[in-house]
Amino acid sequence: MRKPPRALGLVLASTLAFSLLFVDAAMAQGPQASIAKSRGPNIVVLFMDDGGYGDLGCYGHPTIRTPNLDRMAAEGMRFTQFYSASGACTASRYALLTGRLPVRSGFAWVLNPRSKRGLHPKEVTIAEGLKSKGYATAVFGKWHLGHQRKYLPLQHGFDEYYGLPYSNDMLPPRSPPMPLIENNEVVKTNPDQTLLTQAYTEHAIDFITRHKEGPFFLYLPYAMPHIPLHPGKAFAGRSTRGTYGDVIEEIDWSVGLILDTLRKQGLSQKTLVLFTSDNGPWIIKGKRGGSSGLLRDGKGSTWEGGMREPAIAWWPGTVPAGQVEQRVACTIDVLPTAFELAGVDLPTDRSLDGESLVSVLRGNRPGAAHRPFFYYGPGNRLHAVRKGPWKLHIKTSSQTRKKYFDGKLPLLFQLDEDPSEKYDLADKEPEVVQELTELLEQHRKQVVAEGNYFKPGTIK
Ligand SMILES: [Ca+2]
Repeated sequence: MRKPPRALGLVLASTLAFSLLFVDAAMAQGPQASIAKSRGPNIVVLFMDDGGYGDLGCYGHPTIRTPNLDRMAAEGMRFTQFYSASGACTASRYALLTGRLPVRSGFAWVLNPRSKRGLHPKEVTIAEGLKSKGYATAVFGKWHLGHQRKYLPLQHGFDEYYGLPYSNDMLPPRSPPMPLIENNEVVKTNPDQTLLTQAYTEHAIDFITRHKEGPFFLYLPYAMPHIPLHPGKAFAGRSTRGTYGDVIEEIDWSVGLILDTLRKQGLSQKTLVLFTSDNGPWIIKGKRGGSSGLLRDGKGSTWEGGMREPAIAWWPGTVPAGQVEQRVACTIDVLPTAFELAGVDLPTDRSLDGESLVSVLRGNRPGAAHRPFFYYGPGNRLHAVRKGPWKLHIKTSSQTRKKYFDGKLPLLFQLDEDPSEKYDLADKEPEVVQELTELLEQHRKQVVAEGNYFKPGTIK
């Protein structure tokens, strides 16, 4: 067996030391005391790449068939105001795994095969936290948080990895041969992408089956519907929506198999599953891209279509069946939620931007309003804030190059009444504009003062 690299060795050593301490403490309390494993639920995150708000049957798509996701929504909670923390792949994944806004990462919005940085070793990921409570952890799919060995998933709390280190369009001749990685090793280059969704699904089912005694954390970031679209052979040419529909319908099949595996293993009441997308649809690609439904714009923008996503939470017996949830939630909330469920303390030496959704997931209502949500655009620049129903844009951009509202700024929308961002109220509501402008400035100051792990301010 290969000797583990130094960084991994350190992680293993610290995990072992932590486990020994925990076992010691448990034994001191007598034989009945709990051992290192958490009693929290298994946690599964299924993450599309570039799926839009309007792309699922249960979100109103007229021709894409998603019976498994529709059933998941009928048995669980379907969010109507759930956000990804960024309109782009890398920044969005950073936020999901750390509970922190993308601006805190210290690296680019989208990493490419020449990028030098990745997820800093000092970041605490969902996987690291859950692993400290005895969770088995795996990621099968697109990583996109640094392709050098020190940034790969095994150095960030995951026991197992299989997938592409970045987007499926970063291919020769513009890029080096596309690596398919298993744990820390390249096992193939330029893999047949028509096999990817099936391969990730098979890995997921095998992992669940091997760890059915639990607890486990499974993260499955699909390679698609990011372009190029490569549906599996069994799905190609089937959807009336064309190739894009084929790809979504294959993802729906994958979700169905994973939920069926959980049911067959008797794990449905012990497992929280969240399905969502990393950012909005790639609308400049025409019909090869998806749909943001009634929302404005898509991927790469801080308009609602760039960041508001379909999101379904499923945990029979805990998450109420058939609930449509209008409260604001975000991918940065997944880490605090997972940590609360597993009994992991939140890190206190850095800003965490998310908040736990446990109360929302249990169907408790009415709950407190979500804290303000900040929208970061290209280059991780601050573009907008949402507080309650109000959203203030101080900067906008669009891959379509459209100048909505003739480029006027700031723009103010009341999203509960105007989800499509059609009716600018900035001139009618100066007090709201003022309040949100101050909120943005306070936030900006805090972010600058704290810095990040590559360029520390107050953060150490
Ligand atoms: Ca994406």
